[in-house]
Amino acid sequence: MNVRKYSTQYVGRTELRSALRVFIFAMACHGASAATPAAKVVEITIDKVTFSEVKVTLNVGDTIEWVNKDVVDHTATAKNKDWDVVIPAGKKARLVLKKAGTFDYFCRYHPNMVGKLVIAPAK
Ligand SMILES: [Cu+2]
Repeated sequence: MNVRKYSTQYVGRTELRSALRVFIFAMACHGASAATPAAKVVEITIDKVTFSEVKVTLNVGDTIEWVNKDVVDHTATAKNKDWDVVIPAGKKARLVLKKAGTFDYFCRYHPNMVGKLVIAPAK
């Protein structure tokens, strides 16, 4: 890294500080992207007691965000009990996908309400 070149007496204090800030920001971004290369947030809408379909490829590391547009609470509960997310009425809730595979899920309050997540390995 070229941080050292900014630490000369020719560079003012303010300049040094902003250079450091840029450096720290760059490191933070780099760290985040290294852990989850193309992680994305995929929205699933809940409307009239129905989960919307997922139309993109899901990968491990992605986040699902359920958006509950109903006036009643719902859950997204994995059939295999891996996860159980409560999405209160009018609210959002998130789940980070940790495992590849096909996961059937349902709502504990409305067992007829079902969905499926097909998750590919991390990109
Ligand atoms: Cu429900």
